[in-house]
Amino acid sequence: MNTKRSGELFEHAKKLIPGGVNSPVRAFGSVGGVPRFVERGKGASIWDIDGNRYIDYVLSWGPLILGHAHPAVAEALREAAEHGTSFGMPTTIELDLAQVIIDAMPSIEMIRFVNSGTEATMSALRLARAHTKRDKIIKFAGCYHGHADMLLVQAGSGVATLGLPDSPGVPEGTTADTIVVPYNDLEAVKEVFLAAPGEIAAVIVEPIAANMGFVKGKHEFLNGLQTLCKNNDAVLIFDEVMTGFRAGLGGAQRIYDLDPDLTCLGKVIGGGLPVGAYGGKKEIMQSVAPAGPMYQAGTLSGNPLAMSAGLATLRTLVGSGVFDDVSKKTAKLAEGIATIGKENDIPVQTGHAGTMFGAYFLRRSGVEITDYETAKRHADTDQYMKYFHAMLEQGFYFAPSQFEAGFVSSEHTDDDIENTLRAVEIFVKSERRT
Ligand code: KE4
Repeated sequence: MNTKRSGELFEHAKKLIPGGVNSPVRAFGSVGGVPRFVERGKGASIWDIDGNRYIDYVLSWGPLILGHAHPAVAEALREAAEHGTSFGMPTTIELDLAQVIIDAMPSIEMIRFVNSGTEATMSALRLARAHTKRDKIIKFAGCYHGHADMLLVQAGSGVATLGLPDSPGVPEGTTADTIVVPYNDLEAVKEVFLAAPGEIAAVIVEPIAANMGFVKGKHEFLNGLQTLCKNNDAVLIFDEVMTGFRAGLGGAQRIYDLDPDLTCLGKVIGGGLPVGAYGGKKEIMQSVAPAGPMYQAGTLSGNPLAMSAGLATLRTLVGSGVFDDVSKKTAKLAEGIATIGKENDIPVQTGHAGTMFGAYFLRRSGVEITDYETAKRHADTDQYMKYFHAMLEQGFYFAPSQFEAGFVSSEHTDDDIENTLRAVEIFVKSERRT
């Protein structure tokens, strides 16, 4: 495959931008090879600067549930831009998008828009600390909630590890109140609450962990977190930046029939433009300035272009059969990969929820990945690297890391899914021969 221009541009980019990219995962660090510079996208496809076409299963890491350059989104952006791009003043479209989200997710009684998932989780945690007047927070190893200092903590292998910074530049004091616990381990969380009665402000969790690959929260684990938080007056925060309008139209919380105190959103609600949000119980949200004393602000929060793209996306999605149709294709893809692995004695673990999925290549059969420790132990990252490049060469773009999830759009056709599975089979059979 000719990647000459991408290669040249990447070398040039590294002189201007650290690592040549504006977000690390785009640099293909864990799979190697030449990161593709995209020229354009349309529907389920992207074309790189060398003219190669790929069926896209990353979709900008989730936002593009309607595919690239969807007419409804493009038209909404054109119309919005003709009225101005930003005012720093209230506009009605912020209320329209807020209402659509509140109607879809009953746990959200009030919402605040921000510009990224990082801002959403950072603000939700500050709000939880303000509301409870407590400092300690619990997060789970392998869950990613953006790059706010207090969340960049090392994932210990013990029952619970006190927050040691996981990046230079993060002061120890900033993570000292962040407690890291293994995912899906409710007993470990109980122990933390017992050891620190009245000190835990919040528990933040990805209900479906999609930043360690694809690991569903167990029902008893998530139910248990909700009970523990209620019994200890701690705030339960569902980070649904990835799962919101992806795992289900009401997020993962509707699938699990849970009622988190706060929810963080992003990605799909911006339709490909920068939008994040945090929202939840009115009693808590009323503490947010200027209604209350907890300060949070943003020049471009509620930006009319971003709101327009998000609203066009959700209005196309909600109330139509689109979401169910994409979910069926997603299930067919994930289950098809599992079948191909099984038929060819290549151990894989796949999962899916709504329009998102995951696929691990395992070092051996008979094991299950349920948390970050088992993901690191059992995921065969070398095999994944070979799979990633084999699929790329055949024109299918999957996440350039084993520890990410995959996404399907309304524009992926049944033929796309069939052709993808055929390419997977070609790869798997080639692996069997080696
Ligand atoms: P952003 O700040 O990147 O908008 O959102 C942070 C975030 C928060 N919560 C969850 C559950 C997330 O998955 C994310 C960001 N997801 C990654 C993909 N694993 C974004 C890709 C990237 O970092 O470039």
